[in-house]
Amino acid sequence: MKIGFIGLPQSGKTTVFNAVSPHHQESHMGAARMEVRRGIVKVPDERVWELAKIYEPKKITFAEIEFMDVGGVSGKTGDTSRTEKDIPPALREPEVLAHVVRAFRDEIIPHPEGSVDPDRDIENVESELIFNDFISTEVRLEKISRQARLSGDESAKREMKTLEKVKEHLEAEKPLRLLELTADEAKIIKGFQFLSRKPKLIILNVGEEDIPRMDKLNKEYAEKYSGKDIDVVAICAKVQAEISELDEEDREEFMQDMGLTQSALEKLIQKSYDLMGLITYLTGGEKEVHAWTIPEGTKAPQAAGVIHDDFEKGFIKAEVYSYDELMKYGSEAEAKKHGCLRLEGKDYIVKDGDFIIFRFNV
Ligand SMILES: Nc1nc2c(ncn2[C@@H]2O[C@H](COP(=O)(O)OP(=O)(O)OP(=O)(O)O)[C@@H](O)[C@H]2O)c(=O)[nH]1
Ligand SMILES: [Mg+2]
Repeated sequence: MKIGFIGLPQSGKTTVFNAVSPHHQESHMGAARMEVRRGIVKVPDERVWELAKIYEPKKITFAEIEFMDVGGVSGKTGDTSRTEKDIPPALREPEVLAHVVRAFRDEIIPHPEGSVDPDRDIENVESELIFNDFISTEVRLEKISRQARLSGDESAKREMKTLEKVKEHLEAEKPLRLLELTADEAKIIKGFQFLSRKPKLIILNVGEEDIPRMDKLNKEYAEKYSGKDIDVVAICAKVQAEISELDEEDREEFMQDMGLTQSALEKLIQKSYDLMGLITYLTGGEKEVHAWTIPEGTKAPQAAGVIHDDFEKGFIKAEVYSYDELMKYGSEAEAKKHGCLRLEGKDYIVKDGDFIIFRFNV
């Protein structure tokens, strides 16, 4: 999964990026304006470590997430001369847009709007995403309408109809997250990667002095803004960036002193998984303990397919233990003795924390 940080200039995007992916590999692309920094991060999962204690495997593999320091928004929508070309392509790449909103006060750091006002910035950036989608829709609609008219082609007509529905919704200044679409319509527009349809995480970047009331602020903003495919997480980017530089022991002590129970990375990943409806299942043996990410509701063969196509094609059965029961008895053999092994077929819906051994035939 890719998570892209967007937000107004100087809102703290790079600081958040550094806080969650301190040891990232730098990669630079293209002109300075379009420069995107990327970092791949292992998804922290205590269960993987615990399983490793049982199996003592040669290799441990965590799920991974890619963070992108995208930027690419200005919070300005009044500019009617804006065209499709002004929308940075990198904005379309992440599955989740994480909007970093400045809530910290600091006289030395100028705010592009002249004052710190998270509500205004949240609304402006949302409008900008909607406006960008509107521009893309108009461009495409013009082209496809002509094509539908000239050729009478059915698929062109269907696309035109869908885009008209999209356009009307955007004209009412609503994000596409809220637009109800049939499966067919959703498929038609999928390729456009509309920005206001992507799940959005609002990252409220609070000042150091606000850490004691961070949970309260988080709640307050979540009440205002969270909803379908949108959620809020409050962090203090500056302090988190400092914490990420410490070694593990000092980190825990420092976090305790600050009254922080969860790192920014943990918060961000948890919220993103929830937004995307993702869960984790586990596999393990002497060779490897591995965490796998799948969408909630995935059936056993498709879950197996994440490991290898052959596992899906040749799927026979899944032997499943719940992680908790496996840990309770300390080994597969003991858990099995206590009747905790389940044999599941191709309609089984995999659950978060399932420990699975796939039986397949190639
Ligand atoms: N006091 C305080 N300063 C912060 C905090 N987060 C970021 N800053 C400062 O704000 C300034 C801008 O932060 P960046 O992370 O560079 O912001 P950005 O959004 O990446 O900026 P651009 O890429 O230039 O648009 C830096 O000087 C940071 O140190 C915070 O939580 N508290
Ligand atoms: Mg930056």
